[in-house]
Amino acid sequence: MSDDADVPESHPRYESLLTRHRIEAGVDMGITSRQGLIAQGRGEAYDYLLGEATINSADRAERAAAAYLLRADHAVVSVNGNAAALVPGELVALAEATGADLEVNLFDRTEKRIERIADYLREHGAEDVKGLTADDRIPGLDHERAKVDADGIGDADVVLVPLEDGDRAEALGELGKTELVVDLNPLSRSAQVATVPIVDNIVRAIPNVTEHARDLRGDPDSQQEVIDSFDAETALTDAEAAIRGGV
Ligand code: PTJ
Repeated sequence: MSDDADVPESHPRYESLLTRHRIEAGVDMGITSRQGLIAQGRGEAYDYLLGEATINSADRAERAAAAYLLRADHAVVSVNGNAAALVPGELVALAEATGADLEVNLFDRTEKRIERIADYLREHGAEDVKGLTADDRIPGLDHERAKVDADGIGDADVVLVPLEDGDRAEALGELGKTELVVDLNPLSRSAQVATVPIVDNIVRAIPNVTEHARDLRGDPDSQQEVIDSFDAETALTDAEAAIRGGV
């Protein structure tokens, strides 16, 4: 497959193949790490068991995430190599709809990858991309994900972290930041410590959070109501039940 158009739309698993192809292309472009391929495979397995659809509890989590992003003093959407390859334009649209910043933050950090991802986001309409300054550190982390911008994740009160590794999720939580996590594995440490765990494929989750944000924008009462009625434990239990028992 050389580009998206080579996957026939009639294929029963068209979306899944397209997603896989985007990760492959991400590796070729120097955006996605090779480990990203493994992460994608793991995600696909969970997604298959979820019926490759957004379950109701994930939709509620996506609405809650939208409300948190809108109510934040300073929201940041963290972007890694998988997220950039899969949903670059959708991340830019989400940032626009919620007023959040975009910040590149990588587990396997190289300056080259950071710059390529920032360029890729700009090609998809981003005006300001953070993550290149890296003048602040998240305490308690001894890997590259500790490096953040002081006026980005360092200053944020709400951070959306797609496809996260558990260490940083815990460290951000300890700093008192509200974490919105997108992860297809409800048992992953990042999903478990999130204020809002979104157990859904990022390709469906990000556009749906944006849609909810557009719906909730300018309505602080509804935003608060959505936040107050959201229960993370229930979202995780529902997702696990769907995966184990079938939807
Ligand atoms: O770009 P980098 O260097 O920051 O590295 C990014 C990866 C994803 C390679 C790195 O963070 C990593 O190794 O993550 P893990 O520990 O493999 O965790 C990734 C999680 O995301 C797993 O629980 C997967 O099930 C989940 N996942 C994979 N693909 C998707 C997904 N969740 C939502 N949507 C997906 N498309």
